[in-house]
Amino acid sequence: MIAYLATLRLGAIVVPMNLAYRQREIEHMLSDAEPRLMVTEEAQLEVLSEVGEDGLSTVEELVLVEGLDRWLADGTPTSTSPSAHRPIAGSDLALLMYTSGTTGPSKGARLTHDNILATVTGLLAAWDWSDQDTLLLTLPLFHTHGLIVGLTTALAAGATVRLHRKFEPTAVWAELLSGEVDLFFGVPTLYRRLLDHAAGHRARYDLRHMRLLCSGSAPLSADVHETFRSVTGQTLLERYGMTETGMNLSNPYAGERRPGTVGTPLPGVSARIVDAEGCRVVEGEQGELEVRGGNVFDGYWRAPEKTRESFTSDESGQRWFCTGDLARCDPDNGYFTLLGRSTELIISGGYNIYPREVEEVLCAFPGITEAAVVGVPSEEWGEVGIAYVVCTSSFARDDLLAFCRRHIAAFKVPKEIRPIEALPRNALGKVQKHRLPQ
Ligand code: MCA
Ligand code: AMP
Repeated sequence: MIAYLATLRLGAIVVPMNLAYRQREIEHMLSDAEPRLMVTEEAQLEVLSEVGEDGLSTVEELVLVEGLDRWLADGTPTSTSPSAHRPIAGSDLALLMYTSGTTGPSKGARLTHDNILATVTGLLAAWDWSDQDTLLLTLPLFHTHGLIVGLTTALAAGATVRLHRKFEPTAVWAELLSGEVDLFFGVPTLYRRLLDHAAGHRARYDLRHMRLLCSGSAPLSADVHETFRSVTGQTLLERYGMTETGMNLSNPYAGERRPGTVGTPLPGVSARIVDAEGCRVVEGEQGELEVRGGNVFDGYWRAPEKTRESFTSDESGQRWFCTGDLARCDPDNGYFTLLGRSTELIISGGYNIYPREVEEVLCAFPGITEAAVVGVPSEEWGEVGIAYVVCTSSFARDDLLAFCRRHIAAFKVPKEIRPIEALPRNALGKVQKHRLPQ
């Protein structure tokens, strides 16, 4: 957190990295972002030692947080004089957030100080933040949800943040019930786990003293929404965002929070729904969701082509970001409902899994000639990836899983491997993934 704030204050760029990443994912990010300074912890040194010389070639200095903690405990750190800071413009780059986006290998979404500020100011107003608030935050700080919606907005409000390194239902329930916490943010998997925990215990789980509990990053099922309300007396507020845009839509703080919807545009955000030709659909029809506003990023890092493909212009020349999410807007009340994605992206427990990346790893395993990864519904994770593989020789499933674990983050490893004689293809040879479960 200190490194994040200091880097922003300095006018340099922060590139957050998921601690679950393995050599291949880390090498990709390092070679693309070319960072000069790396802040990490001792536990990561093992995986970093597997990263090739090339991967770390731009890193001039590696700082371990364990050392930083000791250094801070030793006394007041000396501060540089304000004149050492160069002035920062709102249009300066603040964050490179890697995301799989709609296609291809992960790309750095270029977020400026103004982009972050737009999301933060929108949320401060929409969710009625104050400096009296305390937020309990257990989400990872390397994604928008934990870092911007949680940490940055809370700090901007002058509020207090209680950070937990990991989500543990017992510890979270204790904090929520303590009366000392006003807000909690989670992905749907966290709320499901809280309910599972509550179902196994004979305690009261009344949370009516809390100000706001939000869900986002993946669809919240109507079942979890309703059960949470009946168990705790709190109605979850569901909202919708993206790495590229920060927060876009939100159910109201005061007003009806409709299960299954993600509410209306946040202050400063415009949203529209278009058909395959890019024309606005008739009110109430489904189509792809596009957004615009100060929150929308200025493009992908070193990927001008991908940036161009991700934006469209309307008749008055306004630029809209194509989210890849399918949606409908209720003509009566303006609430948006998300209906899935126009792309193959799998969202599992709030983490993105891009099938092609996993398929490439599977095909690098001796004896596997073809692989297809598809998302299937899961109670625990919302959605999980399972793999269909075509192989020329028999293999031990555990060896394949261990191979995957060496090459990609554990959450991307398929939860099931199904050998298959051939992948279903259409006349053009394209794999028909929708036919695979049958
Ligand atoms: C962990 N595992 C998973 C996932 N997480 N499998 C599938 N999907 C996952 N998300 C697997 C691990 O690989 C491991 O498998 C086993 O579960 C236990 O791992 P552990 O790390 O102990 O899991 P956990 O601590 O229980 O993590 C579950 C979690 C975590 C707390 C739900 O996934 C999480 O923090 N998710 C939130 C991510 C997030 O903040 N997303 C926001 C993105 P094995 O035992 O086989 O090794 S920002 C965004 O989406 C936009 C902007 C937005 O709108 O917010
Ligand atoms: P990311 O690429 O990690 O920023 O994930 C962004 C994607 O998460 C969006 O494009 C949506 O598909 C999904 N998402 C975020 N919030 C919600 C939500 N409340 N309901 C359904 N999907 C969501």
